[in-house]
Amino acid sequence: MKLEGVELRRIALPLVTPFRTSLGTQSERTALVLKVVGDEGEGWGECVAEDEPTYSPEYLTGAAEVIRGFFVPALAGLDLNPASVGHALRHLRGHPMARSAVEMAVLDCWLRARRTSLTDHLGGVRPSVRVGVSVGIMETLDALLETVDKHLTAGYARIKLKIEPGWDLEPVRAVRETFGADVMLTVDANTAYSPGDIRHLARLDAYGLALIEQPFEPGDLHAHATFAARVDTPVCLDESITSAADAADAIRRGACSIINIKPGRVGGYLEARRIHDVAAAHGVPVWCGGMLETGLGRAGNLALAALPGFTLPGDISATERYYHRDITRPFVLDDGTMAVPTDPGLGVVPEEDALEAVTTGSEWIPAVP
Ligand code: OSB
Ligand code: MG
Repeated sequence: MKLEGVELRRIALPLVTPFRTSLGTQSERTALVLKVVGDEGEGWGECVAEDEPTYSPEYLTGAAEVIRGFFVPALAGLDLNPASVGHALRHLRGHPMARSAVEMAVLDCWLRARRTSLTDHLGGVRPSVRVGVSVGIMETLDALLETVDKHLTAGYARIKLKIEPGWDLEPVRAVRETFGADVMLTVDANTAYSPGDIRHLARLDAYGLALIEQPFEPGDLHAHATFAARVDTPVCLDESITSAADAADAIRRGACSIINIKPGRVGGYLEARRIHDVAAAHGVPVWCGGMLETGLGRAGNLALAALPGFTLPGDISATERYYHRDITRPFVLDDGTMAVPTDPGLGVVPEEDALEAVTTGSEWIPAVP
């Protein structure tokens, strides 16, 4: 497949409720939506970088810049397929979210032309996947309990609570006491703690959590390993893992016993699969994280989460948990699971009027080297 160009849009989707983490509060999801146009058809991708470089060093305007200035030119004139797209971008360092968006759109286009679904291409083995919901930091415990109650009633298979210093033991205890021992419960600190907090965080062992996600700085594997040696609760890494090599290193150093895999964070679905394979070889369970994706990323993440090593419920919630109107058809929860799309490529496309309504800027990038 030869690339003709990329339509790059910036979108802003209002969230149903503001989402607060230790990194800040979001009330709308801005993202980039890419449409690659090639001689074999079209394909769609999404860039999950946020407005500001808080979760990771990437930010949306920078991602647009690197796609326009480097990634699209690097693909011009080549015969693109799943192997060659990664190879063509290999000499360019970093920018995994921008890279992932480009790879995703090329993969979608290539797979559509071959009438193959992304999940079949990646090696998915399940028609549906168990999913959970990520619950933000709230003003009050009452508001938190009400929100968790709503999600459990809806049938979610796991509840993840965002924590930070001052919002950790109490909310976890309240949720555990109110909803009982059978609820699969996890916490995510988004790097809000320092090694001096290890003794405090170890008190979370009292609440039977399925995992504690990313308490410390991304680069501090030593702190995570020290913590992991000290607590019974499994330690899971998110921000620290940006490649399969990182995953192997973190596992070898005892810094985690579970990995959250986000395609955007690791540079695409193909690297995500490599992390899955490395983790599986070490007997480390993985689950699919989320970045408040639109329906495009949600479709791709469901395809990925169907791989055999994804044994824990993912942060892939129903559309209504995020958006009143998404750019694709809505995804719905069915008895704690979501169906993996089976149509070619991602299996979904943006609905033109919905995409138009949320577009805040658009450009055409011709594929010239
Ligand atoms: O750390 O998992 C995270 C959202 C934005 C940035 C980081 C994270 C998250 C979430 C939301 O937890 C997961 C979702 O998409 O539902
Ligand atoms: Mg996380």
